[in-house]
Amino acid sequence: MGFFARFITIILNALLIHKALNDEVVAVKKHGLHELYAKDPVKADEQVFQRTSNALTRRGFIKGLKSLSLLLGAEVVYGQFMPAGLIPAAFAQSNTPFSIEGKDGLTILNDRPINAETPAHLLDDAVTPASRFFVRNNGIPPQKPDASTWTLTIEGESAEQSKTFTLEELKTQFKHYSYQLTLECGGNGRAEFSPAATGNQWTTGAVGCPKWTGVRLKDVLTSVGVKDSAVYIGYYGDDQHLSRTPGKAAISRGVPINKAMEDESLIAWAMNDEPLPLMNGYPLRLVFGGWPASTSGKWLKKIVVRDRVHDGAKMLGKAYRLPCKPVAPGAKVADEDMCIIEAMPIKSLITFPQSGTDHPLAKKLSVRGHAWSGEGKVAEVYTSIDFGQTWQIAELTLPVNRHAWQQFTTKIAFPQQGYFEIWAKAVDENGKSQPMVLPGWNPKGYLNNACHRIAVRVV
Ligand SMILES: Nc1nc2c(c(=O)[nH]1)N[C@H]1C(S)=C(S)[C@@H](COP(=O)(O)O)O[C@H]1N2
Ligand SMILES: [Mo]
Repeated sequence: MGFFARFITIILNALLIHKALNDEVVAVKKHGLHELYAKDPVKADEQVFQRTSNALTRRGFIKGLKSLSLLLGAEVVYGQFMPAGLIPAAFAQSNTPFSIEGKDGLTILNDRPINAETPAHLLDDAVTPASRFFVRNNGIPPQKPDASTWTLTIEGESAEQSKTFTLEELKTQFKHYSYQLTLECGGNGRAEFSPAATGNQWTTGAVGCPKWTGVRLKDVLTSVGVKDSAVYIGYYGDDQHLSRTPGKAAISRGVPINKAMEDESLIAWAMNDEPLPLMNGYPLRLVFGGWPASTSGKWLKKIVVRDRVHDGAKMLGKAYRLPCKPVAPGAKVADEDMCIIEAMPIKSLITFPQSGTDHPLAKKLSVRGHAWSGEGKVAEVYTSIDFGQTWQIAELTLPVNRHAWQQFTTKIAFPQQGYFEIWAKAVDENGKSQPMVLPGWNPKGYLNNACHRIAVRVV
């Protein structure tokens, strides 16, 4: 067990001993620090770290920092800049190892249905290995689909005809394309929202960028014929609704026709030159890089070309939609004031070193990771070791193709021994950058693109 993990145990035990009958403590034990912080971050701060956020009680704050430093096992060097209510990065991520066939080191968030994310340090490769690509299921996945009899049907009000292809026909009748495409769940980062949003409590690992191979969706749609009336496509997969009600889709989403017709929008059968893993849609799925991954239908059986915005399961209400205008945290928002999420926002992830690393003061620390944006390129990535007071620019590669993530590297020198957080912030080519802590609250906790941060103890 690493030193940070040991301290979490110490904190939880201390809380349990002192306040055994307190509801909050039961909540910490059951749901962890995130939920406690989501309910009331300032109170949580006081309870967990005896850190007080009131600027007037400076003495209390300093005392709090001291106890926080004790818990962390090192001085919080830039502690005076640390926002109140912020869970130190050392405690913000938990690692529960879990095994799914073909997956390696993913953290389970839910087992009915199976949902699992990848710890940041296991996403270090420029091309995400299949074994480290996250799993997000809304329903019950099919069991061992038979690729040799698999078919895909194209139909709908705005299709010229209805046509069914076998997998073999798709592979032989259309040109093959490979692209590295970033898929990120719209709910990635949900765990940090306050008030808490229901749903899988993703931290940072519902994202990946493998190489996908398949045919262009536009080539297949064009061969069937698309009427001028087409505005949207919708997908249907072979998974079942959790209720197992026949004919009821677990999820049936889609994209506007313009996105469907992009060169990089694929009907894919391979991830990194191997058949798709079962949990990622074997034998066939859609891949729309840069858009919420919920649009990339798995176990793909049918595509409908619609003359209106697709109205399948999880297209309506609050699902994958945001308040059209910003709202106050916790506000009730009417369904008609919610807008569909389109391109994902600018974001970055530090994948090396692993959070919780000890690093010698005498040496510079090499830091690296990825940055991506749903539309356009990432222009710059910066890192900070003083809670965002100052930033240094990192080196950044160009994307291998549109919608592929980019790699950043930088070397960091530390001024003294102690506890540090490294924060990373990406800026896109339009000058939009990641918020330092949390972006706009929304009822379902989508699109948290706050700066990623890791903990380092300089020794
Ligand atoms: N048929 C089907 N497609 C689906 C889903 C699903 O539950 N069923 N989940 C969607 C969501 S919400 C996400 S984030 C991505 C996750 O893809 P992955 O499991 O391959 O990581 O698949 C999308 N496509
Ligand atoms: Mo998702």
